[in-house]
Amino acid sequence: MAANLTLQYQKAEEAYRRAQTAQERLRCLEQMLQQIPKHKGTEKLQADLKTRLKEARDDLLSEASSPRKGKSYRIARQGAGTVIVLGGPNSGKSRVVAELTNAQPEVAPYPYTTREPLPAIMSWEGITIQLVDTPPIAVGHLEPYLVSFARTADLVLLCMDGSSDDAPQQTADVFELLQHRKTVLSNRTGLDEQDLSVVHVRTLLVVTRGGEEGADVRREMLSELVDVPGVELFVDLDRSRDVQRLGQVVFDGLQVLRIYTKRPGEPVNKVDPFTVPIGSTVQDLAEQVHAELAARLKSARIWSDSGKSGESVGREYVLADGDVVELHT
Ligand SMILES: Nc1nc2c(ncn2[C@@H]2O[C@H](COP(=O)(O)OP(=O)(O)OP(=O)(O)O)[C@@H](O)[C@H]2O)c(=O)[nH]1
Ligand SMILES: [Mg+2]
Repeated sequence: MAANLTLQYQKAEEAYRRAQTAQERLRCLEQMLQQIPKHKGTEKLQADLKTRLKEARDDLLSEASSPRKGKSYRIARQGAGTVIVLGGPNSGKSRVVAELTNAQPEVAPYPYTTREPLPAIMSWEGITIQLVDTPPIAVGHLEPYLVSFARTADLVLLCMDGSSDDAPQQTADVFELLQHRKTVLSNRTGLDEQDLSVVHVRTLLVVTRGGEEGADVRREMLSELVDVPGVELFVDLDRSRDVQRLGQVVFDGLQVLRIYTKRPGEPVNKVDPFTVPIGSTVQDLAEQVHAELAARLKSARIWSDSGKSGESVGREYVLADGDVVELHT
C-alpha cells in the first residue's frame, strides 16, 4: 500500500472493514485517523477518512431517528475464518453448506428455498471454519444485510449452477448488484486504494453441477458479462472427491496457517492448532496466544515439515503451515 502505512494502521483498517454497525465504523475510523502517519503523502487519505467519519456519524444519527428498513442479522465470527456462500436462486448454496458442514439447511430443486442466513461450522484438518448459507441474490432481491455479510467476510464462495442457461446472467447480476453497493467480488480482500468506501472481498467461483454438459460454456458466458476474478472450481456435489476438493480450496482461500504450540519438555503433539494469516511471524503468534507472553518473548524453537527439529529462531521468524513452536520468554 502507498504512503508507508504502519501495521497499527493496517489493523485498524481491517477492523473497519469488519465493522458491522455505524457505531463500530465510527470507532474504527477514529482509530485509523489516530494511527495514520501525518505527512504530505497521506493527506488525501486523511481527507477521505474524515469524509467517511462524517458519513458514519450521519448514519448513526439517522439510524437512531428512524428504524432501519429490512431485516438485520449479525453473525458472531467463529473459527479460523468466515466464508459467506452467495449466488443466484437455486445455484447450490445450501447444498454446498450441507456437504461441507454438519448443518442441514433445506436443499430443494426449486428457487427461493432459503429465506434466512444460516451460520454453520466446517471442520477441516484440525481446524474449524465458519460457513454461512444465505438467501439468493437477484434483481429486486438483495437484502441489505447480505451486502454487509459480503463486505466483512474473509472469503466469498459464489455459486453458479453449471446446468442452467439462466445461470450466467443470474451470476453476473450478483456481481453487479453488489458492485452498485460498493462491494467488489475480487481476487483480494481489503479497502479499495482509490475509494475507501469500496470494499474488495476475495471470491471463489464454484460452478455446481459442473460435470453437466455445457457447464464450461456457461462459465465462459459469465466472463463475457463481468470480470470474474481469481480462483474457480467445477464440482459435482454428488461426488465425495469433489466435496473434498472444495473443502481444500476453501481452506486455501482463507490463506491461514495452522501452528501448533508446545511447552518446553513436552513432546510434539499436533492437535488443536492456532490459525494465523500467511506471512505471520513468531511474534504475531505470541500475540494471539497471550499479550503478556508476547511482550516478554525472546525467542522460539521450531519443528517444521521442512526439517527443522527444535532450532532456535528470533521473533521475526516467518512461520509455515504445520510448524510446531515453543515460545521462550
Ligand atoms: N447433482 C447435483 N445436484 C446439485 C449440485 N449442486 C446443487 N444441486 C442441487 O440443486 C438443487 C438446488 O440446490 P440448493 O442448494 O437448494 O440451491 P440454493 O442456491 O440454496 O437455492 P435457494 O436457496 O433457493 O437460493 C438441489 O436439488 C441440489 O441438490 C451438484 O453439484 N450436483
Ligand atoms: Mg438455499
